[in-house]
Amino acid sequence: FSTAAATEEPIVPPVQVNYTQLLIDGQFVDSASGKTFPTFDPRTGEVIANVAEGETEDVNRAVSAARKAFDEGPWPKMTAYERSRILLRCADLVEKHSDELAALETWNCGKPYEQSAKAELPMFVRLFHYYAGWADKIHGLTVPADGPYHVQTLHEPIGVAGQIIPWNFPLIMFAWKVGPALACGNTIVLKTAEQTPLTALYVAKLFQEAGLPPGVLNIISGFGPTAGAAIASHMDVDKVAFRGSTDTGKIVLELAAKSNLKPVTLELGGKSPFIVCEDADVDKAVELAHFALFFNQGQCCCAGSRTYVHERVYDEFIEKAKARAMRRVVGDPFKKGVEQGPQIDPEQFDKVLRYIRYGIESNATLECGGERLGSKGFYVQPTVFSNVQDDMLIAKDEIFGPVQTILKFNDLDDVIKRANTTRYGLAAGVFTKNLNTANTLSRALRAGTVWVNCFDVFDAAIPFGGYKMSGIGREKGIYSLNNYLQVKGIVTPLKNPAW
Ligand code: TXE
Repeated sequence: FSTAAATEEPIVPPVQVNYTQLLIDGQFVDSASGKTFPTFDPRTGEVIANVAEGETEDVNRAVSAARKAFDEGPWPKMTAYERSRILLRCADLVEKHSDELAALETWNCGKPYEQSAKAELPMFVRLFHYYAGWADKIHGLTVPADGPYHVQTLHEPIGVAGQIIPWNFPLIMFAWKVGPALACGNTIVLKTAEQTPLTALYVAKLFQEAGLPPGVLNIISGFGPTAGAAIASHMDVDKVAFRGSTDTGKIVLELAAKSNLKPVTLELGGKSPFIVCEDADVDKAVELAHFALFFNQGQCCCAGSRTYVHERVYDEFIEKAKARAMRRVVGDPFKKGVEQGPQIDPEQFDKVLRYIRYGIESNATLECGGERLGSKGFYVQPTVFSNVQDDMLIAKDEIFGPVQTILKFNDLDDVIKRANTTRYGLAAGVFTKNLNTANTLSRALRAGTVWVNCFDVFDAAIPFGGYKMSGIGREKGIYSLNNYLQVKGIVTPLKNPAW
């Protein structure tokens, strides 16, 4: 492994922190309590900045602002074309400031700068262009009815949307939630993850400059049980969208049910199978399976975290997967060529190391890695386990780190059954040259996305979301619009007797 960057002095990020307050009603303000909390650099564990800590009172203020901006306008009352143009300007301003935003993203969450700059910022911009395109194409139907009636449906914005996002892709998660909500004409109170509050504040500032009216997008930095719970249980929030762990998703659903029964969409954890079939080109399969698991330090809800390999290619696959993991360049994410930075925080770092211990204790074979890297920050060695059995904890739970678990299978029916024996159903990967096998597997796997001979393709138009305990609803694409719309049926007699 490359340990250089984890032991050298970290590179000074080429960006400053300018926004640390809450954004409420178009103004940056301190929290009502005056409290702040530190946000950290995962490369070192050192404090980057202190950020205003939003709690219930701040959420109440933000919801009032969002309510007013929704009920009194101008946002939902603007023409859809005007909203579309503002969203395009938002995207263009983010594009202009991409370099600083990418640096801030990497500084606050530890992902390689090249990934932030070359993949995530362009994806953010593309998502807003995509949703700007939808804004003026959302419309209802005229519906034939049994009787002399003219029936039409109106697709109306749902109102004030509460949104709670995690720390693994702070900007992308922002875009997946804010894009469709704004395109449909809603107003928003968004809570960032406590680990990564910085880029959303910067982006929100750019959105104000782009002409987004005050109160349309309010940003609360803060913690889950306080600010997050206040959003989920607020009587004046009309809808809540959450992304994070399955356990917290259940709490959000319960809070929504116990308050005003607001509709809830959830995007939760996963334990996605990546299936390497007997006809696979092993070198290519190893590379893709490696990417499917290790991308973003393994901190992906859809990570291909159960690598099923056919017995005919299993031994060769293990050797090559181990060699690939050992070549993985781990270090300061600002350094060119680095593929893997630190885990986000001490809790996640400890969790990953704990699961590695479980793997060793359950007699899976540790092929490589297994320890922390360097002595500061939250770096973990790329780790590969073979001889993993389905009932081991490392094959059942979401580890959310750079730990590949490889399992052997012998026929398609066997692997379909095993791949589906999980409480999750977020994604799956299939690697084969055989079209019949690809078709069979992609239909049989119970997952919201099946990537065939590719992985982590996140085009704005492709829906994303989970079966089973991986979530409720879909983000991205046309499907995400349903999360932020109410459908109203309007019925008028063709000939009104009262006239
Ligand atoms: O998640 P939480 P954590 C998984 C991953 C990870 C584990 C724990 O396995 O190891 O979850 O991570 C807010 N009411 N994923 O602790 O707690 C919280 O402030 C309302 C998968 O970070 O779910 C943050 O904004 N909100 C994942 C968000 O929920 C609450 C991404 C996520 O935090 C809350 C991240 C409450 N009571 C972790 N408690 C994915 N699906 O991509 C917390 N929050």
